[in-house]
Amino acid sequence: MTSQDAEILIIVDVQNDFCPGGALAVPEGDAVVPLINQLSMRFDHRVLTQDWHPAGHSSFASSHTGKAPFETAEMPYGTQVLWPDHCVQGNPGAAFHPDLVVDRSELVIRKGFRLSIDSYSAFFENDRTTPTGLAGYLKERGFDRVVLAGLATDFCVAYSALDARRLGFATTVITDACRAIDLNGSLAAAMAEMTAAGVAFVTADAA
Ligand code: VGL
Ligand code: ZN
Repeated sequence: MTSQDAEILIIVDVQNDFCPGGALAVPEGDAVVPLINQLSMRFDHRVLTQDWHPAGHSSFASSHTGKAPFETAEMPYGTQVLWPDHCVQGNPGAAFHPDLVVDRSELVIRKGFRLSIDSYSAFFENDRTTPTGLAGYLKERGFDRVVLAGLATDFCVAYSALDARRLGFATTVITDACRAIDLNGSLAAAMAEMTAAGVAFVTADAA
């Protein structure tokens, strides 16, 4: 393998519901699409993640009597932010943004498909122990460096980056190819945690 072969771009949750007009719209979420398409050309390997919830998912505020979106609930695995219904399996909101180039991706890892547990990270569900299988896939294929871009910086990108570090991958986040939800300081907290964990940050033109 050449050194380039050991690196893979992970394109996180670039789905309609996270873009303007979607159910859980991330401000400027669609702005990442052209950058990721350009970036993706410079990588030999790429995978996609897709938030993929059953209707009535436990991360939806609508599944909790008396709760509103962006409040929290205590789950057996810890505190969970409650979201508007989003990325319901098979719905247009769960589809990738129509302009995202997906054809060259080698794997789509779906997550959050179990009714009673959410999954922000591409690697583990929100109990931080149930694996999605991505680590095994990447390790078996010999990747030791992951580069992340997509939505949202402070949730699925950050959780994925932190788990990637924990699993021993060299980990880079392309800052301008991500956008954040930024709920109660979550972006600053996520950036601090990623920095402390040894995640590298670069802009797309430098990647
Ligand atoms: C995400 C909240 C709920 C994300 C997914 O992709 O960051 N955030 N589900
Ligand atoms: Zn979700």
